[in-house]
Amino acid sequence: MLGQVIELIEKHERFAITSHIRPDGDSLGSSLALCWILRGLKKDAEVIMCDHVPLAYSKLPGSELVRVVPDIDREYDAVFVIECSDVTRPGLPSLNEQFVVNIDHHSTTALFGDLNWIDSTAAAVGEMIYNLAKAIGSRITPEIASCVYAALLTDTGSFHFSNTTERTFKIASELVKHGAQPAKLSQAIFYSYPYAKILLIGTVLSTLQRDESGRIAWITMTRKAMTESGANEDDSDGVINYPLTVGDVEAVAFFRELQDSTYRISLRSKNRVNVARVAEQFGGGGHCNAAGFTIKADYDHLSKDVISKLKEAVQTSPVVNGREIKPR
Ligand SMILES: [Mn+2]
Repeated sequence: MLGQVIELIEKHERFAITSHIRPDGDSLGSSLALCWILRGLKKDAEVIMCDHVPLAYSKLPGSELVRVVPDIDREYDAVFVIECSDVTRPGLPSLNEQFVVNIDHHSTTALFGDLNWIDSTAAAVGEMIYNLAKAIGSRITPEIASCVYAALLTDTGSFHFSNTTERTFKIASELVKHGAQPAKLSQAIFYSYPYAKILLIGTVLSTLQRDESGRIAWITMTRKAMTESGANEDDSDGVINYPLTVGDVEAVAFFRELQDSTYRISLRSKNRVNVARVAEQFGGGGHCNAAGFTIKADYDHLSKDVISKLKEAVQTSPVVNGREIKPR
């Protein structure tokens, strides 16, 4: 599949790169890195998104070049779609009329592209983009290295998650050699929060509850909590990791109220507790330890339902005497 992607790039000139709504570190880092690679090859390339670049990623090289658009408004030979579960995820209605290259590391992704390059062994799409850069013979510039590093850093939870492997550190090491600055990137991503975010975290954490086993915890963010703290939805990103820092907690649900009884639910877990399977039961998807879905539902029913599915996931997870049965 990588071979076909390289052939497509070599034969064509005009490209766009896009990713899902509310882009994160992997979607932006990967999109920007691919844009730098294509421009380095003297191709006409740009990143288009339907949402703005969140503050945390505003210092990534090229982030100011991201064009925020409501739909595809130029002609391209192909559009690269980074880590999207389906063709509607970027929120660009006429994307399905384009030649689409679907690049993803989620095994749950639909094969919606004209070309589909899926590698579920990659810790982040950034790792795939880095492989592409090397395979196509790009010089790894500090811009490419920084963007790929940001993708790896965020998708591995700062190298905390189980997708962090020997290969991750090897790539990270190469990226630093090519000009990525770990402390500078971490400061931009994790130590540049707006004050309102911390106020919001306080309010959301005050909703913390856990089940009788103490292994499942959940938090909720209402619209009211968000507006009263002066925060926006991006500011609630990362809050879900706090309940997971409790030693006994193995799975966490974060209920975010959007509007009209619609909720975005994020799920996180430790070890082999598979929350992707839980998200799939509600029409979503993701990875073993990080997944999510959006649903229109009554909060009381929804939360009961999600928590009971999480209990099943925790009880059936393949852990014996605290040790995983089979490593990935
Ligand atoms: Mn990713």
